[in-house]
Order: sequence, then structure tokens, then C-alpha cells
Amino acid sequence: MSNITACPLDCYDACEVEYKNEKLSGLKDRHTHGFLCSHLNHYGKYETIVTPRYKGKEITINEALSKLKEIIGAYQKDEILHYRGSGSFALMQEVTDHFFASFGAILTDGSLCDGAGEAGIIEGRGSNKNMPLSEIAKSDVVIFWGRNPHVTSSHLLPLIKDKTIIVIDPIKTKIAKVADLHVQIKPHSDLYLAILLSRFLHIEGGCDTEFLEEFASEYEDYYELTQTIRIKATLDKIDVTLGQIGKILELVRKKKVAIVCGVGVQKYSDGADIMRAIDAFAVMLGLFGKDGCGVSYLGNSKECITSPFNSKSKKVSKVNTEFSNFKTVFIQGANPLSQMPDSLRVKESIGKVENIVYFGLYENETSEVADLVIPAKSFLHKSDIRTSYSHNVMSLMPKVIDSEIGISEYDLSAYLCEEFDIEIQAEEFYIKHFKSFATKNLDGSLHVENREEIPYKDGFNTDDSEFAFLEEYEAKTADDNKFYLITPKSTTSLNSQFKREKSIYIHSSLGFYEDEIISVTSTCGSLKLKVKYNNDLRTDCVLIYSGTKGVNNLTSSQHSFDGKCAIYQENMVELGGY
Ligand SMILES: Nc1nc2c(c(=O)[nH]1)N[C@H]1C(S)=C(S)[C@@H](COP(=O)(O)OP(=O)(O)OC[C@H]3O[C@@H](n4cnc5c(=O)[nH]c(N)nc54)[C@H](O)[C@@H]3O)O[C@H]1N2
Ligand SMILES: Nc1nc2c(c(=O)[nH]1)N[C@H]1C(S)=C(S)[C@@H](COP(=O)(O)OP(=O)(O)OC[C@H]3O[C@@H](n4cnc5c(=O)[nH]c(N)nc54)[C@H](O)[C@@H]3O)O[C@H]1N2
Ligand code: SF4
Ligand SMILES: [Mo]
Repeated sequence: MSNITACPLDCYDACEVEYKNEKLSGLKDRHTHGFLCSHLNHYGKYETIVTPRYKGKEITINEALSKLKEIIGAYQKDEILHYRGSGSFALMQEVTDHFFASFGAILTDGSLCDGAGEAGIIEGRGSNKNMPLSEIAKSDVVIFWGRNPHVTSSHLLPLIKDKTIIVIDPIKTKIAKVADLHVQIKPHSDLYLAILLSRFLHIEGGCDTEFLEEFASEYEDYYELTQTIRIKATLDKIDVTLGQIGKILELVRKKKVAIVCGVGVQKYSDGADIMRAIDAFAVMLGLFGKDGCGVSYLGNSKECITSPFNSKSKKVSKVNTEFSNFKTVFIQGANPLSQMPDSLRVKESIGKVENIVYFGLYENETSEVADLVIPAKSFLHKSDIRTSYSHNVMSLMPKVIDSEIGISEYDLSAYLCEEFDIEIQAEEFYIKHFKSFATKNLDGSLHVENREEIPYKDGFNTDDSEFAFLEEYEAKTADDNKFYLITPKSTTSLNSQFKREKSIYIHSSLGFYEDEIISVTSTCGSLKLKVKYNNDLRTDCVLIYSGTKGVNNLTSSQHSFDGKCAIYQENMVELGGY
């Protein structure tokens, strides 16, 4: 057995891993740089589900499979929902889609993650082709815009050591503390900042007009749109100074610039417009199609790869899923009771389902309410393959050790296909299929074939090859008596996996004591949390990390205007003593 595999987690970095003497370490060369984050360093410490159970009673894996078959066979096909999350990002996770779609069950669409931003990118550029890590490495200036690299993409850090760093984030993150400039912007204001940056760039004659004439010829109209904003009132509103705008423009002038965006900017109803306005600033600077320049967001990890699995089915959104419309809900690699927005709604809706099946690694809110619990095999115990949404490497993930515990997604699907007379190929066939989309690089690594290292060299992928600027935008108003909820990623957890946070972080000046229990309330619900101080926050924000139990009691299950995405930071919150 090979002992080289890759981390399966939903993470930009997609590290390559060596398994030796029950220990995991990061490959020294290439993008992994010889280190892993705490999730994989402590991977073996987290207790996984070992034994399947039905209605609380322990059963064997064979009994669990027969039960699953019975449950699936007992209802109309469209009364069965397959709800798959991103607990593992490896490509064989999707083999279950093949069974459920072929069977006639309902699958999900929509996004709990990056969908709003992606929609904005596609509206502007016609596609979402990402600036890969290897190009960021060549830039002079990196703008971290709503991305927290020390927590969510630490393998980017070795690449940016000597570069000029600008950070736009309402929190003084670790990268903000060492940056050349930190704009501690008011949350949900990035649209205005991006528009103002484009406007002032144009005023000072800094636009790349040669590029614009060729690839974004509507730029004068866009400049007109940027003029509809009142400068002073807007700067006051978003808490940015003219000096900071000037400083950003000075730092990026005639430089190779990478704008590295995260999901932080787009957890709002107008998330698509926000991302599109940031893209527009990059266009005004002429950052596309050039060495060491561009915008890096969450790319499409399956770009240039065709799925071998059938996934044609009716779909319902995973943002506001009405679980109660189904008799059986099969939940795989997800913890919807914690991670979907508006948890109180989710709880009520899922409570009406006759059969909840949970297929995962860890106990959590969802396994707790499940009727049938089926343990999955961890990535060390099954064969898989993966790609990344931040770089173009494809990593093989052969099984590195045998285990009796759980069942792989492939074996579960093969069993169901056999029982319900649905065609399925051998596991190796699918892995080979994915592998066939890769080519070998000089350093021996596999790269997804046809992915462009420098996308948009010959223009954008819109009908006329030109960038499509935003033509209008909706002004947003905040409620000054309430706090912005910032709900980002924590170092200790990967969403609801591993060590989950338990506190609310607030500025010490807000009048609450440290360790005091307070109630946090939005229009959707409330929860009680222990206070921790964090003076890296603005005084108009509170921070509750993703994965904190109950955080999504506060969040709305509305969709973003574009991109069918959850909007975790739309609702503002109130704080109260307990
Ligand atoms: N350790 C760890 N790593 C992870 C994850 C995890 O849970 N833990 N999750 C993985 C997943 S699923 C994803 S999608 C990625 C996401 O990774 P990131 O894109 O880095 O996402 P977040 O941490 O949600 O937000 C990033 C930053 O956006 C800032 N932000 C919040 N609101 C605003 C705003 O209105 N404007 C601006 N400019 N900034 C804002 C936050 O303060 C935060 O510093 O990380 C992946 N990696
Ligand atoms: N408040 C708030 N809510 C958020 C976010 C936020 O930032 N703030 N972030 C959102 C984002 S970006 C995302 S991507 C979602 C993520 O939300 P989910 O997709 O629900 O992801 P996880 O919380 O990581 O839970 C995944 C579950 O997958 C299971 N799992 C892990 N590996 C495997 C495997 O190999 N096979 C199987 N069958 N199961 C496995 C584990 O048991 C784990 O409990 O959360 C969203 N929710
Ligand atoms: S940084 Fe990301 S890919 Fe690397 S080990 Fe940690 S979770 Fe896995
Ligand atoms: Mo995500």
C-alpha cells in the first residue's frame, strides 16, 4: 500500500500527506511545504462513530444496509431526499449521487458556502477561473479581502513572505497585524469600497486603458455608475478614510497585484454584486491575463473534469430545504442541524421526517436525531482522489491502512445499486476516470489538464469576450442599534468537525463581563453564550465562529439575490444580559 495520500477536508490547501507509524505529516515539497494544520495533526484524537445503530440500538453494518434498503424501498421515489454536505471534499463522495439520482430520488442544489461570490464572478467574467497559488507566488502586492489566511489557507503564507500586504477585514486578523495597510472596514461595506477604489483610480488616471479598451470597453459607463455614490457620506458610513483609499492606490500602482478574496465578503444577500464590484476594480487595474496578477477566490474544484456519475434529478435548495416534504432523508458528510442557516426552522422541519439517515464520521446534532446511523470510513481507510478550489493539483488518495469500521461511499452505493438493479462500475474505474483529467508536471505532481495557470489571457468568457460591469446596485442600510454578526472559520474546527468553539467574542467596551453568559438575538432566533473579549473586533460587531453550537439560530434561510447561496451575515443581532 502507498502511504502517500491527501487531506480530504473542505479547505483551499488540499495538502498532500504521508501516513507513517500512525502519524500524518505534510509532504515537504510542493504546495504542502512540509506542514499540516491542527485538524490533521490531531486527526487520530477525534472519536469517530464505530457502530451503526437504528433507533438507538446498535446493529451490524449488514443490518444497517438492509435497513437502509428497506427504508428506501418503502416510499415513493420522490419522497426520498439525498442531502450531501462537504465534510469530505474528495471526488468519490459523489458516487452516492449516482445511486440516488438513478433511483429517482431528489438531490440538492444551492450553496452554503461560496455561491453568491461565484455568481458575481460568472456574471462579470462569464466563468469562474481561479488565480492559482502558483501565480499568487509571483505577485508584488497581495490584497487579502475577506480572507483569513492564518486560519483557512495557511499554506499560502510561505508564498507571500516578502510581499506588500493589504488587508480589508472588519477584524484585526493575524495577517492584518503584520500588513502594510489594514482597512478595518464596517461589515457589508465592500461594495462601496470597491466602487470608490475604481472611481479614484479613474480620477488619478491609473486605469489600464489599453486593457480596458480591448477587454472591458464599457468602463466609462461603469465610471459613471461609480459617480452616483456620495463620497464623504459613504466613507463615513463604511468607516474608511480618503487617506486609506489613496494609500491602497499608491501601493498597487504599476505592481503585480493578487486580490485574494474569501467567503467573508459575500455572506450577504447582495454577495454577488459585492464580488463583481471587487472584480471590476481588478479589471480597471488590468489585472487579468497577466503573470502574477488576478483575483483568487474559491475556484471550481471540478473545473475541466467531467463527472462519471449520473446526477440528473429534481433538486431542492440546500439553503432552505423543506425536509418535512420527505419521508426519508439521507444525510451524508453534513451536519445540517448545525451548519444550515436558521437552525430552529431546520430542527422543526427535520423533526417531521419519518426516517433520518446519517452517514458520517462523527457524532453531532444531526447524528443525535437520526433514526439510522451509518459510520463512514475515514480517508485513511478508503480509496479516493481529490482536487482543490485554490490550486490545480490533483492528488491520489489510495487507502493507506485497512479498517473494519464503517463503509465507504462507494461500497454503500454499490450495495444499493445492486439491490435496486442500477448500473454501477467498479471503484477503480471511477478513480481512473478522474485521474484521466490530469497530466504529470515536471516535479512529478499531477495537475488538472487544461486548467489555465493565467486565465483570461484572450479575454473573458462572456458572449463578447468583454468584462460585464455591474450596471446598478442596491444600497444597503444597517440598523445602528444592533450589532453585525461576523461568523467566520475557527482555527480549531473545520466548520462543525473537530474542536468546536463555545463562546461569543465581543469588544471589552460593550459593558459585559468576561465569562458572563449573555443572550444573542436576531429576527430568526436566539441563543445563550459565554462572553470572551477580543479587542481586535470593531465595537459594532460580535463574532461567533462557524461550528459554535446554536450560532445558526441567528441566521436567515433566505437566499442571496444571485447564486442561490446562504447569507450567514445578513441578520444583525442584539445582546442582552442573562
Ligand atoms: N481552520 C479552518 N479552515 C477552514 C474552514 C474551517 O472551518 N476552519 N472552513 C473551510 C471552508 S468550508 C471555507 S468556505 C473556507 C473559507 O475561508 P475564508 O474565506 O477565509 O472564510 P471566513 O473565515 O468565513 O472569512 C474570512 C474573513 O472575512 C472577514 N469578513 C467577515 N465579514 C466581512 C465583510 O463584510 N467584509 C470583509 N472585507 N471581510 C469580512 C472575516 O472577519 C474573516 O477574517 O475555509 C476553509 N478552511
Ligand atoms: N454560522 C455559519 N454557518 C456556516 C458557515 C459559517 O461560516 N458560519 N460556513 C458554511 C460553509 S462555508 C460550509 S462549506 C458549510 C459546511 O457544513 P457541512 O457540510 O455540514 O460540514 P461539516 O460541519 O464539516 O460537517 C460535515 C460532517 O461530514 C462528516 N464527514 C467527514 N468526512 C466524511 C466522509 O469521508 N464521509 C462521510 N460520509 N462523512 C464524512 C462528518 O461526520 C461531519 O460531521 O457550513 C456552512 N455554515
Ligand atoms: S491546511 Fe487544509 S488541506 Fe491542509 S491539512 Fe489542514 S485542513 Fe487539510
Ligand atoms: Mo465552505
